[in-house]
Amino acid sequence: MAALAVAPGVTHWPDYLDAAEQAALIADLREAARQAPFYTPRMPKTGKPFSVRMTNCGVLGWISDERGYRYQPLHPQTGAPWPPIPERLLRAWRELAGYSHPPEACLVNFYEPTARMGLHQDRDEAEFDAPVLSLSLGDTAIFRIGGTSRGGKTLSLKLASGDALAFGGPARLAYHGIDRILAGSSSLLPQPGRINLTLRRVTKPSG
Ligand code: MD3
Ligand code: FE
Repeated sequence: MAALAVAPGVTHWPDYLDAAEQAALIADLREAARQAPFYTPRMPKTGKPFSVRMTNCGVLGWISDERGYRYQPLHPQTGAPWPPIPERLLRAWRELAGYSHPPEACLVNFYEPTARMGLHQDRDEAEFDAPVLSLSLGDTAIFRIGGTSRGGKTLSLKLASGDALAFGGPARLAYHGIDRILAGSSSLLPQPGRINLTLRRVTKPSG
């Protein structure tokens, strides 16, 4: 598996999942989304809807609504626990994360071709010693990553279907976002768009 060192703490594995594994993962996610439907998150305070739709797997899911950003064990609309993280994602974490405890959250983001994600930091977790591991499926995204403060220089990277990307150490609190989706660049999904999975450790391990 070819690992590219993109920047300190940022590792890119292009084509980490082959076409058959990508299709199997889509089937896993279809089942997860049946139990935990995608919904439209809203910005804290303003209630402005995100352009990205979300759901989660795992014992904790990341959500955003008028009250703020947080992790919680239950789907905000159904009240049910999130479905388990699919085994093939746990395998990817064991293989790539370099962190000896399992992830607790898998955020599933769905981007229509016009969806974006502005530059932000992921800092709602209590454990920053664990990396965030991202897997991309479907249309290619133009991803942007900067440093740990706003307004510094940024680097742009294409994320294609099957790619894995890990952010740890000095990159764990880097600003990052999705500038745009290249609609029609992949035929994995039955509709144009992109799915991104982020695996995260949320709590500090006790033992
Ligand atoms: C760099 N998602 O869900 S994944 C997010 O493609 C998020 O859906 C984007 O940013 C997406 O929070 C980007 C790549 C990523 C994820 C987490 C990071 C990059 C990161 C955490 C720290 C630094
Ligand atoms: Fe993020």
